[in-house]
Amino acid sequence: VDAPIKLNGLSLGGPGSGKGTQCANIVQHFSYTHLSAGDLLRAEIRSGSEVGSMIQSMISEGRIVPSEITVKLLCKAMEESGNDKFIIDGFPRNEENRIIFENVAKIKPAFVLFFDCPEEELERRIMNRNQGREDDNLETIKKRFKVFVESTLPIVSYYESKGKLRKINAAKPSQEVFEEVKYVFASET
Ligand code: UP5
Ligand code: MG
Repeated sequence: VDAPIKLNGLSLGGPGSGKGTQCANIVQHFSYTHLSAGDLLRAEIRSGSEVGSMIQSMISEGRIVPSEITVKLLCKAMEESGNDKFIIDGFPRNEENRIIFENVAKIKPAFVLFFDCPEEELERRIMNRNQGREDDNLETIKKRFKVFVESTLPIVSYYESKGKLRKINAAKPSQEVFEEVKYVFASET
């Protein structure tokens, strides 16, 4: 088995839990590159590529895009970054994602941040965001949350069973959440 070459942390949590916000804070304080799987997929839609329209229809339904597409985008972004330390945001989202990530991209995370936040607060944050994301409407938010509970929470439990989970109370103000994040990073890096 290949030893992991790169130092990776994952950022997982429900839709609107603050993954992106906290990753932006992380890159200002630590020498990590932030890769958001969702941002990479949205960039692929904007590029007008062949797979873009398929990705778009899946995101607007809150469904998980096939692993090979997301893994390819992540690997390409890792290569292009020139860095060897990554915080990967919003991936893996299901068991298939995780297995392909570990077996094809040969990436095993060193630690997993889990941003824990109640559904009502997630809904409130997303409905206030107003950045024109196609999936930021009440109907799709419900679907995203359901997919999170059914497909992503089992992955969170998996990492917990491996002793890699760093659970963070994400229901607090952003700056307070970041204090917890910094505490985790101080012991991991
Ligand atoms: N905010 C943040 N922190 C706050 C705090 N502590 N207190 C109050 N407000 C706070 O934050 C959301 C909003 O809340 C912002 O307005 C922020 O200012 C505020 P953000 O940091 O954006 O949260 P985040 O967890 O990043 O929310 P996001 O909506 O990005 O999460 P999702 O997981 O839903 O979105 P993502 O982009 O990862 O995925 C979108 C879709 O892409 C998925 O549904 C899926 O269809 C597809 N996808 C895949 O198929 N595969 C993948 O691997 C990844 C995505
Ligand atoms: Mg995000």
